[in-house]
Amino acid sequence: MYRLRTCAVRLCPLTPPKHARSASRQRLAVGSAQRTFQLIRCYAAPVSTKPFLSGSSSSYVEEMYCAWLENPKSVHESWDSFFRHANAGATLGTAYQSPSALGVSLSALPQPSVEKLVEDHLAVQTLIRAYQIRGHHIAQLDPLGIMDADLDSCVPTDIITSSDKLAERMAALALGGGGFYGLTESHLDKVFRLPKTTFIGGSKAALPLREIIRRLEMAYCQHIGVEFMFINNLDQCQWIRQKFEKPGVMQFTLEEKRTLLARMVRATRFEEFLHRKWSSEKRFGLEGCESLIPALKTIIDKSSENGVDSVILGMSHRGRLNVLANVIRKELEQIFCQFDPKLEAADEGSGDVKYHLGMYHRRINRVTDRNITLSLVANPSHLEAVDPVVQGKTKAEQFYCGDTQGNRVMSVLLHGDAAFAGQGIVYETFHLSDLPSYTTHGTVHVVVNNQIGFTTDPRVARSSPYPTDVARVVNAPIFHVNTDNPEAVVYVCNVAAEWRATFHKDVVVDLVCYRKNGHNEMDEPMFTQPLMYKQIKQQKAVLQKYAEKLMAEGAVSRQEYEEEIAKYDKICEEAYARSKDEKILHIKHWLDSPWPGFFTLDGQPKSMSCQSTGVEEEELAHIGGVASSVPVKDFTIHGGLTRVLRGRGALVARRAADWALGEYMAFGSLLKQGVHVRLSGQDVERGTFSHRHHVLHDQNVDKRTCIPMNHIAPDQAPYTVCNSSLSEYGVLGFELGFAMASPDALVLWEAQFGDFHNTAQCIIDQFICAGQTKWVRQNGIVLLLPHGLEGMGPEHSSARPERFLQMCNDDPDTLTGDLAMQQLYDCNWIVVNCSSPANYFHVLRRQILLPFRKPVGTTKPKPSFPQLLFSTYFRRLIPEEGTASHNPAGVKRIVFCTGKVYYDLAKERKTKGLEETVAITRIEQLSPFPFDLVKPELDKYQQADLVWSQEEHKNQGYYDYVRPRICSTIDHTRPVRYAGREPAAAPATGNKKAHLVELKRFLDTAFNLDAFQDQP
Ligand SMILES: Cc1ncc(C[n+]2csc(CCOP(=O)(O)OP(=O)(O)O)c2C)c(N)n1
Repeated sequence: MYRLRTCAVRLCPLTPPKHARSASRQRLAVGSAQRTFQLIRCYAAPVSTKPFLSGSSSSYVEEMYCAWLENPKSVHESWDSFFRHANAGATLGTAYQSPSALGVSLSALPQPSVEKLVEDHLAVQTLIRAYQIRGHHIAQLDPLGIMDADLDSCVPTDIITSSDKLAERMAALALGGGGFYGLTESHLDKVFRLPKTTFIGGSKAALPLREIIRRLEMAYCQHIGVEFMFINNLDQCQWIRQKFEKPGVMQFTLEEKRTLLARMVRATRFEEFLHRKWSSEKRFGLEGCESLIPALKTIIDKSSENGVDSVILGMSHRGRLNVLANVIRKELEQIFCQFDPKLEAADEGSGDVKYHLGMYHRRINRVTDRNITLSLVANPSHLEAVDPVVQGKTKAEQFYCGDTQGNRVMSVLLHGDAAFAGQGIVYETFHLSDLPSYTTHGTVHVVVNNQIGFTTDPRVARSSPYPTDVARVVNAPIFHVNTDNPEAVVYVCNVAAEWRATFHKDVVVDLVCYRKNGHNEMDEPMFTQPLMYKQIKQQKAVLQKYAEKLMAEGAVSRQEYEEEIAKYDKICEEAYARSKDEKILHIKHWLDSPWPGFFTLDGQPKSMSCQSTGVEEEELAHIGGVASSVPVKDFTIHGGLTRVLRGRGALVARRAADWALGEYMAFGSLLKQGVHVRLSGQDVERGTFSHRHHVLHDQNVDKRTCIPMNHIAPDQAPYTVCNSSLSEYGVLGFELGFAMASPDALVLWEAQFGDFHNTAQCIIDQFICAGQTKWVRQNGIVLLLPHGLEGMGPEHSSARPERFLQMCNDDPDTLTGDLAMQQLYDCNWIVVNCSSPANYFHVLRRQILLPFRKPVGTTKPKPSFPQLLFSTYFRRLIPEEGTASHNPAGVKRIVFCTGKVYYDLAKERKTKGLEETVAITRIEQLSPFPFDLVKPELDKYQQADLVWSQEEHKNQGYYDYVRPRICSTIDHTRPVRYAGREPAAAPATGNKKAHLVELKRFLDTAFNLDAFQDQP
């Protein structure tokens, strides 16, 4: 029923603005109680401190009575007196006796009116509270005056406004049953004492009802709509009430008004300039939301004043060029030259369109005279995908400068209304906002709410009243503001920045605006939004409105205003002239995260060699010792874990390591070298397979934990290991952002099971795979993807290596690899599938020892099994080293494989007694493909036929990637046969028996030397 009504409301035609609708309003309000609202009560103080007249809801008296029954001293003495008399049988109206402490001479009133007086006060309090909770529903937020920002034209039934014909409305409300708590027109001029939960009185403790309503309207129903009463913290609610209720809070000095006008001039004239010069170019302009520029500048100024010296921004297309020009202050000629189709790219890679590129700029903030670094993170078209990346980068920068509270580094995220409501990544990112290892201590979110998404009307695009409701889950206050009132915009932005500085929590500024043109400048919006755009065509530009206001106030003269415009136009024209000299586009100039000192001055690696990834045995033994002990005193670990640690100790003594220990030694040795290591993902602390145990838990003390990895050496780098929220998209994006901040950290994200990375596919495709080629930005993130078909069913089995391989940029027909380093440098990412803990150890270490950074996707087997570790380098290929290798001429077949299937193959070969006849070679680094190492193997076994064997289905796994590359290696002189599972839609069977039958079948094929005789 509720849904039906809601949908009906959504589909109501566009209507004139609320403030122009007073005639129809009463009917609406009384007749259509469209939503049922629950009053939220939030007592931070004990009831004993609440005096007689300060109840805050309709059931207040009842609660007081219950509290009094339990303990008379628990309530205020006024209530105590009231209930005692009532219980003693005092008649209605005589129970109340005024205690002197009240200071209100109620006793002077005739007794029968006292109870009524209490009721009336409670009613007024309810009204005040109703405004605080629901006032935003009737605030005038839409500059066009045709839409309701909350998609609902109803006036909440518990609100009376001064534009109502008060007497009639009150009477109608009373008739309607709910009534207005007994208030009538006669109360309008009566004075009511104000509760402590409002600041509308300023210095006055009591006001006439008429004035109370007027002030509430001023605070909550003008151009700002404040949503905050869901916040379950009284101090925070009081803080916000104070900011919006105090009479006269929104005062601007002359200087501030002029600055604001100048910023509006820049924002507006920039778009106009682009339109004049390149009228047929897409730029996703800001027209209709020019107030965004002063909004952002205010947030930055205020934050700078509060000590912030680095702001990291994320935003999509809308208004991006304007932000670059007027907030970050990218040189205008650098922006303008990008419109030149003849401009050549100086850097390798595909580059990206101008409204996706990032930027990094350090400058003096003119308002605060303090240094500030502004970075805008490059992003793909995928809306909101950049959100967690910005958060990760922010967290990293906070981490590296020891900013544990977010006092120096902060993030600002810009959103579109449709994307903010529609994209799940927004929610995932919000859920990181208060987690210890992911918090950035408050983000200011700014929504460019132009009330449309491409061609889609918000009434069919979201189910929540506002596009911003997702922020309520983290108790972030939401300030909706009509952008045609730039002073209101600046005011809420100041409050938002102060909120962040005070509470270190997220906050949302919802800029309710319109989009002057189509989705881009080429689009015709009248096809789909005819009424809206008729209104937009008549709309006076906000700059003009504001300038006229200031001129009317005498704050600026027309001449000054025109001079300001001429000054900025001249700046644009001069930059335009200079932009003609730019012949080459340097994408490097658009880097959002420079790594000073890591590259040469012209951005090249300092060398093209990689030192050995091996480590002295003594050091490994030491790290192994830490891994198998509890380095703090009086710490009780679980008995099972004691056995695990003992087992590790035994392995170390045998100079062996399993997967957990191999990883431990890789991390530990890097930490000792001063390299920060951060491992994040679901349940990574213990490890999904209960093999890692990097965080020990005291069995007797809650939250007492120990991370032995942080006890390796006194001067080691810190190790961060953190269980994440149950998000892949958000957390992988976050870690990518963390890795972006510095090349000197090993940042790893582990998927719970490899296949779950597909819910983070956007981060993989758009950022990790193509990030460097689009934005000349390297990144060394490591993806750990548990993989392996073990009869566990279609899910949990395949990390989908075929997807990673399909997106590798190396050419199957061109042999590279003589220069393994060059090959690594040229690739877009590295894909490995280690078959031993030793190789896993080395590849992790190589990630840091390389003179450049590449993302690595590493699939790894789920079970742990011991392997000798103490080799000295990462082996891209492990050749046959057994019996077969001693007599190559006798080898009839060489089976190439990768990963753990090697062990199945080796076992089967032994069982079949084919150790002399069949060689097995493991390819551990699939991409870039080790042509240089495969070739000697092929040359060695000249007489052998070639088989690729994998446990994955034929259309999955590695076959399609490996086969053409092996063929190229031998110039297509021998075919590559396939021994693996048949093609299939699902990655694995759910039937254990079928799994084993399949396994046996392909192993039989792999070792049946006649199997391929019939094949050409
Ligand atoms: C994930 C994703 N889906 C679809 C699109 C295509 N698209 C580009 S802009 C846009 C509308 C966005 O609307 P809104 O978030 O309100 O921002 P606006 O363009 O109005 O500023 C759409 C659907 C996209 N870029 N990303």
